[in-house]
Amino acid sequence: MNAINVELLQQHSPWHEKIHFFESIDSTNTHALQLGEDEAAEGTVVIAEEQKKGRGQFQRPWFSPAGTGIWMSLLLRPTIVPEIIPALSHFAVVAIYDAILKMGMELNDLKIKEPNDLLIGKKKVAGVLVETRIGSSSFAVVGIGLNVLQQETDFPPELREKVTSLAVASGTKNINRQKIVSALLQKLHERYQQVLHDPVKLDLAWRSKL
Ligand code: BT5
Repeated sequence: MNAINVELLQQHSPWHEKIHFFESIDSTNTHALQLGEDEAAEGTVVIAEEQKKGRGQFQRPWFSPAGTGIWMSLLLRPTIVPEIIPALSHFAVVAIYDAILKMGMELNDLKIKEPNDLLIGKKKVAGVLVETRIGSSSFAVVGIGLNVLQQETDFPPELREKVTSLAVASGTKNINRQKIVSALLQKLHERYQQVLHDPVKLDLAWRSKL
């Protein structure tokens, strides 16, 4: 298991805000929502090695075992209007795609499945959960789950047919999660500029990867 070095990540993060790191947590999204309520700044990140109650949409459980994947949430404070909601999940899934390409991995058939899944072939490798709060202090939390080091037998039997990890899909066990998180923070930052300033370009990028 290669642990995530949060100090190093913090030094190079283009978001220039605090990265909250946990060995184990219920859900990084739940924690980031609380940070949002507590007025934490845009660009605040929460990362955990393990989630005990990781969740997807409609409270579906998200399997997040220790030291194998990237379980991370990013706090954003755009002006929250209905039109921005799809862009907030699109930019994240495109950024995951970009980060995987940046790692130079040999993967056949990496594609986005509408609205928020990343698949390799027919199997899901990553998902995005966006949660928003509107009120005196509006914000969005963008949660990212990416399977990296799991082997097939590490997944619960009921998931095995429909999920994969970067390790299984690329046939290599030697994948550096630190580098992926670093690339992901970079790509999230770049693609978020498109959410704010060039949504048409973002939409084209998202569509081209479906
Ligand atoms: C998603 O939901 O795909 C969004 C998942 C977001 C997870 C991240 S992890 C960091 C942050 N903190 C959280 O608590 N959540 C976010 P959805 O489209 O609803 O897909 C959920 C479904 O994916 C489940 O019902 C399972 O079928 C499947 N699934 C569960 N764990 C999985 C995994 N590790 N990899 C692939 N598929 C999984």
